[in-house]
Amino acid sequence: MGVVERADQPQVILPKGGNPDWTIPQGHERYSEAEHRTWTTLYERQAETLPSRACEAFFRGLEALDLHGQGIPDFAQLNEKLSALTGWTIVAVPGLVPDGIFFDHLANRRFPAGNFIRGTDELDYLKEPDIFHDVFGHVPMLADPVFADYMQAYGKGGQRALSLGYLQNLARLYWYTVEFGLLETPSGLRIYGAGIVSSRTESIFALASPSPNRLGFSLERVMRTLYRIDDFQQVYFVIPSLQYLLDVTTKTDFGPLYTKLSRLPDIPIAAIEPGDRVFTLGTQDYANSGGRLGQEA
Ligand code: HBI
Ligand code: FE
Repeated sequence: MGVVERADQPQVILPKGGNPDWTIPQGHERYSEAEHRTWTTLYERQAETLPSRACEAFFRGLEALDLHGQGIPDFAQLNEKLSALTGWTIVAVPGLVPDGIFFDHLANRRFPAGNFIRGTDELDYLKEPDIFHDVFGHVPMLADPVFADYMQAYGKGGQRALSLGYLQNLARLYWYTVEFGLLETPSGLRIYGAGIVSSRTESIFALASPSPNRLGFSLERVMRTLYRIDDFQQVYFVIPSLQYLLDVTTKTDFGPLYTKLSRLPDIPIAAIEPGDRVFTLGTQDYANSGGRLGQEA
């Protein structure tokens, strides 16, 4: 089976009359009772699952933003709090937006969030980011000043990667940090990646399963590593601190790094490379037995 990366995915089409930056009104008044209940269900499940799993910065953000379990948040209210904390705002979009548009938002401290919520038939698995993933998963970390700067730096880097033709490499950095990153703390590994914190099943799997590799983060290593968007990750990368992530991103000159990467092969998902710091050498049993689909068989 070929590996599908997000950079290969089709993106949604700009709705008629949509803004050139792809933003749309959130339409908070249009959510149904059932949609608000879906948020509350997802929220309550994560409120139960995340203690001792998610990192402190995530909980601080959740608290500071008063992101609650009483239905889908109104972006206007959320933005008052968020912009006062770190200067970030949330803008509503219809789904995945083109890369250049996405990076332009991030570079200007705007986070594009899908305004729709998943159906009750797909509470646990999603291919397209919905409002629960985007807001519950991403926004608490944007209330952290260091992570807030990292996301903006990523957006600026994305614009450059796009113009140089190295988007695939930079997209892997986003995937293995913003979406699926783990953090080393004195009390053990903690989750900061939005793809994990917004998923009950993956927040358990990412820390506890013997299947995936857990490896020390290295910028070059991560940018060479393939990823999958269709199931639990087969490798997670562990950063020593959010500050480290920001520093390595802002102090590296990505131009020469891309040139170097262009001469090196991609690294398969489950590989261990010389120089890897191995937190967990995974069995890969989950992936080898067919993953999500194999579990049901
Ligand atoms: N659009 N809404 C949205 N959310 C994303 O995370 C996103 C996107 N468009 C492109 C994109 N991500 C990728 O370029 C990044 O994952 C690198
Ligand atoms: Fe995301």
